[in-house]
Amino acid sequence: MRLRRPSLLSPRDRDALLKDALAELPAPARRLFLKRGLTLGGLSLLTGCSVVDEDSAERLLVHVSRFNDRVQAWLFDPNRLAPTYPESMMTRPFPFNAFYGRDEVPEVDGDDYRLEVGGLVTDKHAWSLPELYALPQADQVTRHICVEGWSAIGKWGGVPFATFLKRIGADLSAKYVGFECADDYYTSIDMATALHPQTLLTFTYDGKTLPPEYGYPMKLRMPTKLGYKNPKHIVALTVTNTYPGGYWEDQGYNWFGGS
Ligand SMILES: Nc1nc2c(c(=O)[nH]1)N[C@H]1C(S)=C(S)[C@@H](COP(=O)(O)O)O[C@H]1N2
Ligand SMILES: [Mo]
Repeated sequence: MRLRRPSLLSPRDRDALLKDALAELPAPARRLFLKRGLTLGGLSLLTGCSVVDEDSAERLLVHVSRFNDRVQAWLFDPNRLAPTYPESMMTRPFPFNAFYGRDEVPEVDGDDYRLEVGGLVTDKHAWSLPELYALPQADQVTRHICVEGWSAIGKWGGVPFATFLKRIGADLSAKYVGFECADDYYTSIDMATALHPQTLLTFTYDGKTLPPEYGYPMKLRMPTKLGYKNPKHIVALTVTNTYPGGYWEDQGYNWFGGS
């Protein structure tokens, strides 16, 4: 048996490899890597291939391109449904998370509350809670995944967001829906996700009015998106073609934030 000596990659080869790998990645992953800095170490982690020589470099590129197809299919299929669970699998108690502690959860007065609606919509009237509760409601048991390393299964109920957007005469060809929250949090989503059948504007948790810590009076629940894309305590939403960004997104988290 003849042992083949690896031809170690020169710094130039490594740069070329990173460039090729970057070109293979789908746009959201590419942006994330550009922001965070793409390294061979990072790519090795992602693909499970370590790069020592030209053969392994080749293998890594094949992996990245396969990863690309899988990621594209997963992220961009507007019909992809997130898994749902039996109620017996709900996580109790459900975790609380925000950019502050539990003692700073905003107090929203439900009687005075109005959801402001703006941007590319024909009906800009602000919605009271009873008006929102009178819309057709649905509920689902899904998994919420937080990038901080936990996930939990919960049951949220509310109006399918597509129904609400149609009700306010939203321009459904607009690019984004932006959200502002009572605690200065903000985020935004793509229209395909806004119209996804599992995207709900929720008012209940486990069959009861959404408790303050989970986002009273409403949380946009999207089981196809990571936790930070799911705004709690929403007070205003805007349909727009101007990129609205987000609280964590503006600090480097991936904007698409698919789960
Ligand atoms: N208004 C508001 N919404 C928010 C946040 C926040 O700090 N403020 N944190 C996000 C993050 S990172 C997560 S994981 C979930 C946590 O929701 P939970 O407290 O119901 O578990 O809310 C998201 N929505
Ligand atoms: Mo999160």
